[in-house]
Amino acid sequence: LNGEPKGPFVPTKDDYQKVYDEVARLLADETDYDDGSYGPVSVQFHQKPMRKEFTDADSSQHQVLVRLAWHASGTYDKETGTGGSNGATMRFAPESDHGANAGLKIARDFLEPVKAKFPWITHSDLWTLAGACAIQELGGPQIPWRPGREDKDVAACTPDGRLPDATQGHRHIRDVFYRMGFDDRESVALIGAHALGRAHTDRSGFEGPWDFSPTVFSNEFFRLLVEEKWNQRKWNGPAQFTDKSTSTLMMMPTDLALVKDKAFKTHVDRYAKDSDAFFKEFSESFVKLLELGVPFQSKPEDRYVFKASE
Ligand code: DDH
Repeated sequence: LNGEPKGPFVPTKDDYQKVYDEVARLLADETDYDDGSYGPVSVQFHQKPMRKEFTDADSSQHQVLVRLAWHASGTYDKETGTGGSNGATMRFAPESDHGANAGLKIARDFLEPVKAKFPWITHSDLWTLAGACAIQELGGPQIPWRPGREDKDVAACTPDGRLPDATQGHRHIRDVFYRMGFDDRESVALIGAHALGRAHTDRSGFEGPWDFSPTVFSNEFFRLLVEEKWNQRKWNGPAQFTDKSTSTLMMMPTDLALVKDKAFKTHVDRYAKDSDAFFKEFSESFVKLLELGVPFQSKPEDRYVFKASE
């Protein structure tokens, strides 16, 4: 060993699995702390609530990590090859200050201790790996993932307006998703991520979760879209819709556009009935999303499938 030059560190699949495990461990710690299932507040769970009260505990860090991976990747423009997950330019203003990215500092900060522990991973690989991890840890499909992203500097920040605006309709959804290179089927599958998490008034102005189990990856978003009746909510916030049965859930105008538009609705109906089809097609589309514009040296068959925690 003495005097032998040490080559550059080349991480293996095992090294990336260690990053996955660390993200999963931090997420689990945070959930135990946050969801009220431990400690004195657990008493409230013995009283059967008539209707579920949603709190910030329904939006753990998992969901915001999914959203970070999506917003890091969803800036891609296939015509110019700009944007996408390669670069992690959301570290910098102006991109970090784009309205659509409000609240995502929480996710970026959450991952900094992981970056400090594994300094060899790029931010752009870490953000996408963490998104894949969060999906798997919340009971979603496997998200095969591969490394190869590099961090770029502030000059690579994308212009504002590339991410979708929830106040709009089907035409806007197609403009945004076709620009990335997705078709109708893939776009609908991806938006099914709204089974997870919730909107926050201090981030987007919207408020509430899309379904009753926002910490479980499922096809509930689609089932509720077709089976519930959605009325416009009377409030001072942006136009959003609430379910007739409990008035606790939320849909944004872009969500309802998926059932108003015939071509989108065929996929909504299919996913509402067929959870396996949704899981499979979501996984394929999410893998594609995380890889948009990345100049990989590796092949698709070299992707890693990480082991989820117990
Ligand atoms: Fe979304 N999303 N999203 N979304 N999204 C919000 C929350 C979450 C739109 C707008 C919003 C996708 C598509 C769209 C997640 C994942 C994905 C919020 C609320 C808004 C607004 C933010 C807040 O207040 O905290 C619009 C518009 C679209 C669209 O495509 C038309 C896609 C494709 C994904 C994905 O992951 C593939 C997740 C997860 C959340 C919940 C975040 C949280 O903190 O909880």
